[in-house]
Amino acid sequence: MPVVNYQIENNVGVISINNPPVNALSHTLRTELVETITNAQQDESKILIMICQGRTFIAGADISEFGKPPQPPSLPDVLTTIEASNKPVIAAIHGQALGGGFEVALACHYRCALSSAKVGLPEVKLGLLPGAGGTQRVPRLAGVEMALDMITNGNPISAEKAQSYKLIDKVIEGDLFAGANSYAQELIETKAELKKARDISIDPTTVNNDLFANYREKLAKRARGQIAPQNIISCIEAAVMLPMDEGLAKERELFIECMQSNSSTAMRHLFFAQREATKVKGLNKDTPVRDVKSVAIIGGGTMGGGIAMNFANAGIPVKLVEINNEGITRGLAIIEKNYSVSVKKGKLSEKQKTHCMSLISGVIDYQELADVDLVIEAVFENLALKQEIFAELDKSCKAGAILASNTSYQDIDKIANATQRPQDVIGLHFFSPANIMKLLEIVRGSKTADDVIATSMKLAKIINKVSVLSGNCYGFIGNRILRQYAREAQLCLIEGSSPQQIDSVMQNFGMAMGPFAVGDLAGLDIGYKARQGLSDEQRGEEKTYCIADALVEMDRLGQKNGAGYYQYDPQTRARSNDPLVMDVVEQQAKAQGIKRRQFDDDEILNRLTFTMINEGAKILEEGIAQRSGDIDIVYVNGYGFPVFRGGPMQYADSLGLKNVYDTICQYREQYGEQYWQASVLLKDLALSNKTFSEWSKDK
Ligand code: 3H9
Repeated sequence: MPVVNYQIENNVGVISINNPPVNALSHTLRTELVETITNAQQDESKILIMICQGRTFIAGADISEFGKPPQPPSLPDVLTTIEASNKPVIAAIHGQALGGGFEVALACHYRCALSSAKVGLPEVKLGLLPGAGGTQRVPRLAGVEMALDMITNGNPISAEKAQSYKLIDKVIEGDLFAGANSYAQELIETKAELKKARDISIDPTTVNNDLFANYREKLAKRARGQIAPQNIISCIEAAVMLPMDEGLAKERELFIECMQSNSSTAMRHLFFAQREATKVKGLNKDTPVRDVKSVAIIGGGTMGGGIAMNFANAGIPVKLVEINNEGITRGLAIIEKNYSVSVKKGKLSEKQKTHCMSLISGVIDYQELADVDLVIEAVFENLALKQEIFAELDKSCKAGAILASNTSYQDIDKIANATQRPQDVIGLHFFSPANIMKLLEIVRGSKTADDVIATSMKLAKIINKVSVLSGNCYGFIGNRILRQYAREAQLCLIEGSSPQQIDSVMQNFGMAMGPFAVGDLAGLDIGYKARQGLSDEQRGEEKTYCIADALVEMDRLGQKNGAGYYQYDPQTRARSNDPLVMDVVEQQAKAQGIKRRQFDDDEILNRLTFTMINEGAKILEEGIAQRSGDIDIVYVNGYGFPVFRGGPMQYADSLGLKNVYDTICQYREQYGEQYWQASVLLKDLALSNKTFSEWSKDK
C-alpha cells in the first residue's frame, strides 16, 4: 500500500499522506513524497494541498531510523523538491506538525491549520536540532527571539500563536480539507506568488548585540551537559549572518554533530523507553478498563492535596478525606495556595482555578465514599494505619472500586490482605510535589487484577503522568535504588570526603542536586523518623547513618531550620559550608573506628552510580522492573538523574557493562561483599558483551 496518495479534485492536486501511527517521515514516505510532487509538476492541477490521514499531520522524522545508515532521499532533499515546485504547495495541518513535519510545512509556500492544531520543533528534547531548515526558516518568518525561544525549549505552540508569528498563514475552523480547499481557490484567484521563507533576509543590525551571548549563558545553566541547545543558537546566528544555503550547510553540520553525540543517543533511548514503559508484558492489549469518573484521596496533607490536584486538573471530581473539619480546611487551603501560585505565574487563569477548586470537596465520613471509582490512600508511612484504612475502605466502597496506596515502600500485599478484595488493590506512588512531578510508579501486588493495572496505566496518561510498572518489594524500583545511592554517599563521607565534594561531583555529573543538598531540602528528620521505625537489620550498619542521626540530634534538620549538612541564610536561603559539620563527621568516623583518607572525584562518582546500576540489575533479575528502560524512566522523571545520560542503566550501557562489572568486583575486594556483590545478570551480560537494552529487547 502506498503511503502517499494523489488525486486531482477540480484544479487542486491533493497529496494525501497515510503513514500510521503519526505519519513519521520514513524512507518510504520521503521517497513517495518526492515522486508525487515531481509528477504533479506536469499535470493540470494549479495548486497542491498536502494533508494527512489519521490523528496528526507529520510528527517528524522517523526516530527509529536514526543511528542507521541514511537512505536517500534525505529530508532536506524532500524539502528542496517541495520548495522548487512550480505551483504553490499548501500544508494543511491538523493534530501536531512537529520537527521534520513542521519543517516540511515551512518549506511549503502556504500553511493553514485547524485551530486545534499545534506546531513545534521538539528536536532539542531528543538531543538534536531541527536538521531540515527549521533553524533557518523560523527566524526568517517569526523573528530571531521567537526562534530562539521556540527551538531551544522545544514546546509546541497553538495554531493561533503560530499565526501571530507568521508561521501559519490561515487558521481554519471546522473541516480542514474544506477550509484548505477554499483557501486554495482564493490563492488561485489572486494568482498568489510562490512564497518562500528563504527569500526573507534578516537585517543583522535589528538583532540585539547581546542576545546570543545571553541565550548561551542561560542555556549553559538550564541544559547543563547538552550540546544541542548551544548548537541551535549557532544555527540561528547563522540565519542572521549568512545567506540561506550557507545557513543550511551550517545547520546540517551541527545536526550531524548532535546526532552522533552520546547525549542524543541517551535522549532518544528515553523517548522510546517512555512509550515502552506503558506496555505491560503478558497483559492483553484488549484488557477492559474500569470507568474512573470520581476519586477520593485519604489524607489532605501536602501529598494528598497534590494528588487531588492532578485529578481536578483533568476534570475528575475528587473527595478529600480528612479526620475532621479543621483538616479539610487546612488541606483545601494548601491546594488553593498552589493553584494561586500557578495563576500568578500565568500558567492557569482565575477561571480555571475556580473550576478546579469546585471539583475538590472535603469529607470526613467514609460512608461518603460509597460511590467513588478510585480511592488513593496518602497518609503517613505506617503499615498498621494503612491496613486499618484499607479494612475500612473494604466496608465502605462499592464493588469494583480500585483501592490504591500511595506508599513509597510498604508491602502492597500486606495492605491488600487487610481487605476481602486484594485483586482491586494497587500501589500508585506519586512523587512530591505530586502536582508537579511527572513520575507515577504503579505497583502491582501478587493478586492485583489485570484490569486494575490496565486502568491505572490509562489513568496515568489522563492525568499527564509518566508511568512505570513495578513489582512489589521494599522501596519498589525508585526508593530501593535510592537506598544504595544514599548509603554510598554516607560511606564516602565518613571514610574521608565532604558533603560539598560529593554534591559537586554528582552535580557535575548532571544530577539536579547532590545527595546532601537533597537531604537538606527534604528535611533530615524525615529519614531519621523512618529509621526509627525499622528493625536493626533493616537499618543496616551504623556507619551508614550515624552522621545523619547526629545532625538531627543537634537539631540540624536541613533547610527548614537553616542548618543541616550546610548552613542556610535565613533570608536568601543561600547555602554555605559549615566547619561544624566536618567536626561531626570526624567524631563519628572516630567512633566507628574509621581512618579517614583523601577521596578522588572518580571514586565518588563510580561508587554512587555503580551501586545504583548493580541494584537496578538485581531489580531486573528479580522481575521487579520489566525492562532496563523502565528504571531509566523512573530515575530521570523522579530522581533528577540527568536526561542526557539516559538514566542509570543506559549510562551503564554507554560505559560498557564489562567496565562496570570489573569495577564492582574491585570494590568487592576493597570494601567487602556486603554492599558489592555483583548482580548475576550484570555479570552474565558483562561476560557476554551485551547491554541491558539488548537484554530487555530479547527478553
Ligand atoms: C526530527 O524531526 C529531525 C528533523 O528535524 C531533521 C531530520 C533530518 N518517529 O507518543 P505516542 C511512535 S526529530 C518514530 O504514544 P501520542 C511512538 O514510538 C523528530 N516513531 O502517541 C509510538 O509507537 P508505539 C521530531 C514515532 O498520541 C507511536 O508512534 N519529532 C515518532 O501520545 C505513538 O506515539 C518529535 O520529536 C517518530 N517521530 O503522541 C515528535 N513519534 O505505539 C515525537 C511517535 O509502538 N512524537 N512515534 O509505542 C511525539 O511527540 C508524539 O508521538 C506525538 C503523538 C505528540 C506525535
